[in-house]
Amino acid sequence: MTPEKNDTDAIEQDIVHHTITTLCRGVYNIDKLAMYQATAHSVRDRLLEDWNLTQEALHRENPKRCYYMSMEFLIGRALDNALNCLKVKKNYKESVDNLGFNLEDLLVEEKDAALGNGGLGRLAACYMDSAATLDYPTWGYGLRYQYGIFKQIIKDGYQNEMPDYWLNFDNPWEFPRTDIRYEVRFHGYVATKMNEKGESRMSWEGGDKVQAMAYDVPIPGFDTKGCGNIRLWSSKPLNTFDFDSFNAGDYDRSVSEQTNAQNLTSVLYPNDNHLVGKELRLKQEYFFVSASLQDIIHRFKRAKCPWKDFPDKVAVQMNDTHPTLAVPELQRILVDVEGLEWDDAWDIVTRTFAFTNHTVLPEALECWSVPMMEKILPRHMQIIYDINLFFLQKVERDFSPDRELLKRISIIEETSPQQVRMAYLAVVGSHTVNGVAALHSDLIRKNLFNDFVKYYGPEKFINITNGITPRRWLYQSNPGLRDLITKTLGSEEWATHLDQLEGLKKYAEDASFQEAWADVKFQNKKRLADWIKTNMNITVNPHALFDIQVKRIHEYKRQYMNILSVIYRYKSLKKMAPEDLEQQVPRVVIFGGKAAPGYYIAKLVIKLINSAAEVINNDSSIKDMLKVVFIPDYNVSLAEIIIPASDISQHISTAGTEASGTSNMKFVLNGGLILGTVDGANIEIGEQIGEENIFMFGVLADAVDDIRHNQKYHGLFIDASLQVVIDAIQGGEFGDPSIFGPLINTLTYGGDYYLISTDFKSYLQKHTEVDDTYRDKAAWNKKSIMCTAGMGFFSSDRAVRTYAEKIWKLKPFKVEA
Ligand code: 26V
Repeated sequence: MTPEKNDTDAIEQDIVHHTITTLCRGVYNIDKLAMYQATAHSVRDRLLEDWNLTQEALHRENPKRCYYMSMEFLIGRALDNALNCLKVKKNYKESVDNLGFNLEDLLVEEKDAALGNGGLGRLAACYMDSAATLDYPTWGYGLRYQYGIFKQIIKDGYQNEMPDYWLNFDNPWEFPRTDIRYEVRFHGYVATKMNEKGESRMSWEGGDKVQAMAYDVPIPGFDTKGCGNIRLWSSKPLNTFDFDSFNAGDYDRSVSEQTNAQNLTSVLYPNDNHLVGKELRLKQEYFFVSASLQDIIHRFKRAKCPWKDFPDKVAVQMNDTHPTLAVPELQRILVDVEGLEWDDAWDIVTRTFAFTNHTVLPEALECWSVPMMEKILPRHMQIIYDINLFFLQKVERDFSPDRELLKRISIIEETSPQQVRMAYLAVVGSHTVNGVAALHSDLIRKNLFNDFVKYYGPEKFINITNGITPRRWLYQSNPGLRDLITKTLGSEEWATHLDQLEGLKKYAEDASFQEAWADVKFQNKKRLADWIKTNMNITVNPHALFDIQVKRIHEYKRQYMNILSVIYRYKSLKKMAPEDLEQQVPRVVIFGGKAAPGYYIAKLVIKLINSAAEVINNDSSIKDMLKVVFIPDYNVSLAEIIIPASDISQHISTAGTEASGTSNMKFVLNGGLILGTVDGANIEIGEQIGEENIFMFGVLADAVDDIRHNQKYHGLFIDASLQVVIDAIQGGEFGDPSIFGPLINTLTYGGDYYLISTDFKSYLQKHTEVDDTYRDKAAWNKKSIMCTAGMGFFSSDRAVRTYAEKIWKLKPFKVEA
């Protein structure tokens, strides 16, 4: 393209050109969707220049690269992000305007790429953004699901799920690589064979094969020529058609192979923090790992380096245990296929991989049954047994012969049937293991991996606190605040050097700055209020305190505790004399989030929220002092509207259960205060922004075990305030109480595992403190400014740089124009 390619005229011509050619439409017969598509194609042309430049340079220079293996990438929309990264948004706005459209209207036509469940998937997307922006030669590897996370529909207050067929229209943000295909095998048997050197080697034979085809998703870096990539694999049948069956009249069979192969990457498993050991999921994991490693090895071999140099050219980060089969798979390729000796191969494997743990919840830890693994991946199962045997022999020889220890530390759990503990396999196969927030890393060192810490020594287990990309989560989603910050700091360098936000501190008490700051927040609240009115027909007052909890619905995240406290507030308001009622701080309590389709209790929580909302929102006696809104289908695009509008956001997991949380960081970056427990990254956020600027409550993580123990043996104590709420629900104030029986039982008979009764009182007290602080506008605004100003540490740039320096040993690779 010419140097003038980004003139408004050139852009206009380009969009028209795509309308006519790519879309085959007349320019005068075009709707918003088509206009979005033409615009996206013209932006993608610009992006591609950078993509090619970067990938060609990498090919030529062949520096060490990192591969971020993740079963999930929760990317969201791409157009706005690309426009900002390329610094062409202003011109595009004008060009689109000249063509008779409004750019903002076009942006919302794009479907979210929702190839993830929640925190883990969104983290991967933020890290890809940072790696591209910092010019680290990093590629993501994942799966191209045809259906992303389901669409949530609320019907009669209940969650219903609908498929998310996001590829209905053409997707300008992916490039099919029809020439990049690998075969992936399942089932079959293991034979012994002679290799070329006359040595006896195991060989995996027979079985079924499917093909993996690559789709590349360009990841623009902000203000750099560098452009990253996520390579997603899609399954295709190997033999497109079985003509024998077809000719024999067996049409069903002739297409069945095709259908089976395609099904492999059809759908993202919608569980978050809960493993259901399904065969298809195990196949997805291996399919993804096998295709990615074949691709990585193909690239490595081009440079003709000896195998021992593999870890100097390749770093692989495993995003949770989902890609852990890469460990036995690389070992298999090196020993069985490439003919290396076991020990040499194992040395290469363990210098290549690193592993990030994202959860301590026992039900989320991946364990696969040995018989299932033997059936689907017979050779891998043998290799895992051998890895385990050699590992245990070493532990016994070098460390301790204690049988109990060996049993505890074994990769194979001796249940019936036996299970493969994937987290242990990941630890044994990696050189470095990290947790995602300081407390979380301490907890995994102390509990989950304690024996491994003792054996390997503590250096192998590090902390890298999560981060978020300030480009999407402030620059793009909060233009009002972005412009105010840029004007105040004198440049937009903060977007890539987030520590510079510190410069806002000196204005924290400046009355006119506070006013401008508060106005931005108010405009964002209005934007959300308008969205709620348009989409849900609920009127909320933008002057009220906006109190938001949006995240996956889970018992450990305690949305249940939140709605119980809302009901308590409602009951209190109803008891008030009119003159007292008038003095209250009006609140809008906003919820959002999906429950796993099979998670009964989480779905009941959604129902309770909606039932309570119905009653509260229609009770005129409380004079609009309280409104409750459950925003359906919470996703990345909605987060971009919701997060900038919070006064308070809630991150109230039982201490020790939320590994980190990342939305907490997004809210605070946007000047929202936190009401939270002493858990995950809340703790470090408090340290960075000042404890006086965060509302913390609840028991500490190290008290939780004892409390659970005491509750079990001495029963729980239900405080009077909590009893009022339980009575109201059981008394039918929010509809048929039998519906909520199982939910109430989790407290009363279920032993209250997540300690709602323990924390309830201090939670209510903090709510009162929030109200009181909110009355003093100047004090509140100061806190809000101090929040944003203290968030430099939580940039994903810092996190990725730490990974690159401490784990991947990777240097930036700058591409020049
Ligand atoms: C497990 C499974 C099991 C198999 C089915 C699919 C599936 C999907 C996800 C998971 C584990 C999810 C773990 C997770 O999402 N952890 C979250 O990671 C965030 C990023 O580090 C962190 O901020 C959250 O606190 C943590 O819950």
